[in-house]
Amino acid sequence: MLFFFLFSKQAIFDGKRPIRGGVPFVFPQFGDWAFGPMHGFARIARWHVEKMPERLPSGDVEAVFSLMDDDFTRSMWHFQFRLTYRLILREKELHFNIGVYNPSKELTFSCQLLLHTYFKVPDVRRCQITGLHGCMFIDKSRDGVMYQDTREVVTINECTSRIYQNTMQEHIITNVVSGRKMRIQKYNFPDTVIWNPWADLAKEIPDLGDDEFPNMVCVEAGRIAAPIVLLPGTAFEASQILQVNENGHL
Ligand code: TA6
Repeated sequence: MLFFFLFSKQAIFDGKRPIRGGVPFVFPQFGDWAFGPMHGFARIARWHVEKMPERLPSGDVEAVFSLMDDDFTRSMWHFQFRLTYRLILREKELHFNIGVYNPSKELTFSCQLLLHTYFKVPDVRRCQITGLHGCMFIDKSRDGVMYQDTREVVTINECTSRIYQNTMQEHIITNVVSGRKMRIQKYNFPDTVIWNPWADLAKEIPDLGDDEFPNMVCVEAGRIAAPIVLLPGTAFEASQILQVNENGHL
């Protein structure tokens, strides 16, 4: 499955900056943030390994990670929280199960959550994305205004950064690696962000090669438009399943 994610040739693995590629974990804020880094701190924080990758009797491989508030997170966001992140890898599937818990006895917090998945594709212009028909979106790459997408399938031929709201539970992306189809199934993730920086913006992103933008498309399941509100002692769960087909069919 890892073969289906883009990792930029210029990604920086210094433990300080987010890695350009894979599936960056956006929490507690999507986009610019007055109190901390863009897209929040979870993608640069040091997670705890709750369960090392282990092969289950079914043949699946499972790993569990967690992130709790500490001095680093509280320097930006003073809330107590606990994130659990369970990954299950099957031959042609990857499951992401996420839990957000508010252990506080008195404070309520609100947050956004998103999986900023970078899919590797031979040519983004040949990809079609389903599940966005009729959805309202905020066009971040233009004027930040809300529009409706009336296309049956979305294609990308220019710089695109759109926050689609109330999208279908399932998206299919065609023409990913080796012409295959990728199915995204999402639960409790009502929004979907579509991103490709295109040529000009790619040149301004230091950890993305100038020639890499045609080989990526970010299709990002999340909860953005209506943030998650967690009362003391309550939890929120969401998940995403990625499934790749063998020969063009799903
Ligand atoms: O999720 C889409 C987006 O918000 C784009 O607008 C673009 O800014 C992108 O994320 C990448 O953000 P990053 O901080 O990883 O460079």
